Amino acid sequence: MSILDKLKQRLVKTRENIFGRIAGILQSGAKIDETTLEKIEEILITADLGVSTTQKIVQSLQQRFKKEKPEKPELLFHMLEEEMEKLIVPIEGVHVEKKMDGVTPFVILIVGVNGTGKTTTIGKLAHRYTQQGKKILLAAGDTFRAAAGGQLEIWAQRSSVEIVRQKEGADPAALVFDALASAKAKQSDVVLIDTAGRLHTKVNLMEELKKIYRVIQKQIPEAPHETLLVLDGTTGQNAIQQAKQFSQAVKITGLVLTKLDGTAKGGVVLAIQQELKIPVYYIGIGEGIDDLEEFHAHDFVQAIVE
Ligand SMILES: Nc1nc2c(ncn2[C@@H]2O[C@H](COP(=O)(O)OP(=O)(O)O)[C@@H](O)[C@H]2O)c(=O)[nH]1
Ligand SMILES: [Mg+2]
Repeated sequence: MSILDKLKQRLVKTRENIFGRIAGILQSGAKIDETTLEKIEEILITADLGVSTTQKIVQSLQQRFKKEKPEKPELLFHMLEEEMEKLIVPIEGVHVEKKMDGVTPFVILIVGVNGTGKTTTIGKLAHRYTQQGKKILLAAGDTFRAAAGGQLEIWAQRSSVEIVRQKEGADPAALVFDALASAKAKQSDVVLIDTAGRLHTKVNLMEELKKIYRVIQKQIPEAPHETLLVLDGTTGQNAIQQAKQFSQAVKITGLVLTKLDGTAKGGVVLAIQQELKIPVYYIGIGEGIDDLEEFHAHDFVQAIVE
């Protein structure tokens, strides 16, 4: 199955919510006019594209309607696709995997609220990078929850990669320090650092992240090479709030949007990238080891509006 077909299949709820509903209003043979635009606006908002992103899209469509006078639904979908892409493509930048070449160990710090899918994403990334021939080391930096280290250990076994783990309650910064020393000694290509998403207070969590960040820099001055924030795609605008909070503690360089298979509001990817101006590198589209895809605006938009 091609990537696009898989995306279409996994994003089916969002696809039905956007493509399906717009196709529905056009099916009646109704003229494409201002009323169509109003309906599209409403559909995009319910698909969680957010008010400001939706407005930008609708305004561009309005201008194009005047000039191009689309009469066929295909033309309208094509315009919609183009306008969505125009908004998200400029933020894409260079993909994380292109930056890894020649940098060892390439250190990726993974942060996010509890339950968003950090550990699962690390498991999927370990698999992905292993298949690319890279040597991976996982650092089980979530020492707060008893089960967290064990969960990461299972993912490590699935891809036969190394893991540095300590008992519950251990100092995560010290663990990360050891993990990086080990990665240097063993010449690992990529280090993926898991972190806790919940501590006794939010202040504690942010302070701990800052400390981990400093320790990483102490071991490898130019690291972490990437700090990825994992956001649960089903939480909508809440995710934007989370991003703002984490950004105050550490510099977020990329996003991972998970659980897009379980929501009709996948348009949130566009809203988040737009609003935060941080590239989305990956999307999670299932719980399995292969259910992570690189995010590319063109494919994504095609999957939800074509
Ligand atoms: N359907 C679906 N479930 C996911 C995805 N990513 C993670 N999950 C599930 O979300 C739950 C929390 O994931 P976990 O990795 O433990 O989150 P963490 O607390 O951030 O480490 C688990 O049940 C995962 O299987 C995804 O892309 N799709
Ligand atoms: Mg976890």
